[in-house]
Amino acid sequence: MSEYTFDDLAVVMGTYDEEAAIGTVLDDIERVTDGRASVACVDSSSDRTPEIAREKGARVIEQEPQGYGVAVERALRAADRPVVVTTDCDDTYPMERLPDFLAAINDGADVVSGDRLSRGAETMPRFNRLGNHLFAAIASALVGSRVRDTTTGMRAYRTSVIEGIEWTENTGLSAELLLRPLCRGYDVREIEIDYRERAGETTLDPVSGGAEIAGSILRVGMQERLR
Ligand SMILES: Nc1nc2c(ncn2[C@@H]2O[C@H](COP(=O)(O)OP(=O)(O)O)[C@@H](O)[C@H]2O)c(=O)[nH]1
Ligand SMILES: [Mg+2]
Repeated sequence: MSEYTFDDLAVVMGTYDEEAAIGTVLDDIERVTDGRASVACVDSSSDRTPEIAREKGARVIEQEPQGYGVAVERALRAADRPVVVTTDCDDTYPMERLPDFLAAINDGADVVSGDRLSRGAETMPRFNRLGNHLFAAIASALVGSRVRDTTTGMRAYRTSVIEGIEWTENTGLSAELLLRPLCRGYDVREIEIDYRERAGETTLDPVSGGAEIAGSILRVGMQERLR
């Protein structure tokens, strides 16, 4: 079988008032992939984010703000290539690692997840970091194998895997996108990544968001066990 190249890659993201970051993120994707990846943004902004995205050649799908997972699920459905990468549009994730994500897919992985926590993630707010370690511990116990970062925004998926599973979570979608494939026997790999300081303000509340994510992990973990 021939190997996937950047021509086979779609990069998708939700964007919500990310005008401080979107230019850099899209420029990085363009530079790293030689402009060959397709890029789609599901946008709920009231600032200049969608204009900047269009200027930079991204496809923009407009959506009322309904939360992280609603946006990312729509963005994944917009993927028009056999490999899809998600990222946050806040300049925290290392687009220069896209070749490593694609290489792992070409090596046989179905899902490649960017693990921020193993390298310390010092730039992550302390409360979020603690929460993420806790989520990883709970998820590992539920699925019976060690997972290190359940809520990372940067992953690569074979598009067929995304299409073959029904997704139900919103704020906890990131965890669901890791746990369901893992429980169903797909080749899921974590690779360590660096995590940068956010450009612009987050729209997710860490306390209510954290509670929702914990709920998603428990619900998805139990559902998968009972399947
Ligand atoms: N379209 C859309 N994007 C969203 C929504 N909520 C969050 N996002 C985007 O989803 C990504 C993750 O959110 P972020 O604020 O970075 O969360 P954090 O990483 O937990 O701080 C960012 O690119 C946001 O712009 C939403 O309701 N609609
Ligand atoms: Mg983020």
